[in-house]
Amino acid sequence: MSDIISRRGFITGAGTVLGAAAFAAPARAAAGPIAPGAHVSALVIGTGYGGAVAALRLAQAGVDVHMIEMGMAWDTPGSDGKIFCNTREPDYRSYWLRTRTKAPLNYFLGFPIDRDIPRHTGVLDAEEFGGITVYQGRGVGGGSLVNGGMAVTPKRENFGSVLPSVNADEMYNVYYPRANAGLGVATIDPAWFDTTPYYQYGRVGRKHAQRSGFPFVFVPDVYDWDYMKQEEAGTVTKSALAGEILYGNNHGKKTLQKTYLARAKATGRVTISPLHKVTSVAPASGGRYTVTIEQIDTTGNVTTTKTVTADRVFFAAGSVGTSKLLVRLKATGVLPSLNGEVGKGWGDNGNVMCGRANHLWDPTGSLQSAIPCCGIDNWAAGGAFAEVAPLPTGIETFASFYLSITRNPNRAQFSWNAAAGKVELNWQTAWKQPSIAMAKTIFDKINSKEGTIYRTDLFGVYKIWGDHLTYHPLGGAVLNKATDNYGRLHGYPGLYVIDGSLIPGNTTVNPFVTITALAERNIEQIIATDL
Ligand code: FAE
Repeated sequence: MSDIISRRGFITGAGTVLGAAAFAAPARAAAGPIAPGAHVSALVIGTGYGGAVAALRLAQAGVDVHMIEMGMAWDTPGSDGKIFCNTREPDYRSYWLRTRTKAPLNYFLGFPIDRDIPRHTGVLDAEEFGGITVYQGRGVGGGSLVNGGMAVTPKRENFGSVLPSVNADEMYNVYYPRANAGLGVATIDPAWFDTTPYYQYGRVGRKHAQRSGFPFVFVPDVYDWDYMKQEEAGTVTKSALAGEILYGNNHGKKTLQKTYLARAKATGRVTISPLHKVTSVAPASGGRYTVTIEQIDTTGNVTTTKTVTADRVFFAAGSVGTSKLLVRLKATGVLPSLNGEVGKGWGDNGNVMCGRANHLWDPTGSLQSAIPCCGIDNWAAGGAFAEVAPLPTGIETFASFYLSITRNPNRAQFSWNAAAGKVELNWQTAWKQPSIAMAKTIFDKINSKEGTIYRTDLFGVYKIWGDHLTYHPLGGAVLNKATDNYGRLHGYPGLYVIDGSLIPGNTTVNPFVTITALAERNIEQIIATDL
């Protein structure tokens, strides 16, 4: 048995931080994976941004927390001495339960680059729905393990479209600053950007943007910029400068493992069970919930099924994970009182990718930092914010590569397909057309000014647009619709949503700072009023 606080104690003792701490003092979170039959005060599903914020703040308020994570711990090196594999050499650690890689950029010079790999609980999931492949991080740290670390606060004037029911003053005065501090966000030293060969591709991106009259911006990141300078100097092991990114960074990136989760664990109140997947959350007696959890091995086989009880359950399985759970549990009668908004309002953050072919006198460099640091902001005029992205192949490609975030208006819905026994998403590939049109407001103009053309060899044989994927799934349990204005699920006291599924489909920029800030806002309210 772990983390034992009685439900009454949880509620009465937690009226103040001190009260909760005093009450919970004798019971400490036991090490090791969750035991069958355990009772936990707060169970958090998933260890990404929302889950990490919830765990830290609950623990600081004196509540014992157990986090359930379907991916691996990512704390043990392989036989090559590295925890994560390189983007250029994907191995068994790269993909979540696939026998062949599914690289977002799946062609090079018109040739497919995917390769066979052993089936393993790797770090990057390329989850396929009918019209879109949704990339997600798997493991302790969620998306922070695989993402580019771009840590962007939306412009104040755009916030009304991001989270219409949330007080913007509070977010910009309190919760965005809190999130940025907690995540360790910083911006590249502009003088170093101007001189290092590793950001030649960024400087080419800047030159082309500015010559066409577009605002060029530096974009903050959670990568340790001092570490990156030392990588260039050769005094530390290279990570970003050795092409590490998509399948994890072995050094330099401040993932959640190094920030929120490290602080959460240091409280002594937070336990994590990796390779454990929540499959059901059902009402139990006394206002508790019965949580069913499958323990899996590294080939994905279920080794044990456990049931535990929890006073409170925080859904932080990410936009797709949380939506899939809630839609299935509602449709199959386990949580029938969830409202009709569950599963709705899902968007792709308008993601679309493309490359441009530069002239031979305009190389982007064979040395490229895998961490992006700059972008082109044409949101107000054209509905697109384009990240100048690396193409760290190790050779000169003469390509400028971009991931655009666009104001795509389309929203999809998750629904339960009883015959197939799975949750489906009705997104259609054609729904990316508005994103392409918005991205073209930037790149058509740059191509015309520079006398250049689009690359056609990165996403297929003569295919310009990477319109088959998203890195930024958002929505499915939208704030103030599927939940109240703080993430409490309607119909079930003690059930909360606290991840990207709360955000209705678009953040105008890269999303994790907003997910973190919203989680900070919501958990503060929940601790103050519900505990
Ligand atoms: P997330 O971080 O996805 O965490 C959910 C966790 O729950 C995962 O660890 C799952 O394994 C786990 N889980 C799911 N289902 C279950 C279950 N049933 N039982 C137990 N565990 C479960 O959610 N965003 C930026 O802002 N800047 C970037 O530069 C950026 N680059 C990206 C690059 C890539 C390749 C990708 C894939 C994403 C990128 N993102 C970026 C998106 C960002 O990582 C994402 O929005 C957040 O990670 C979402 O945070 P959540 O807390 O919602």
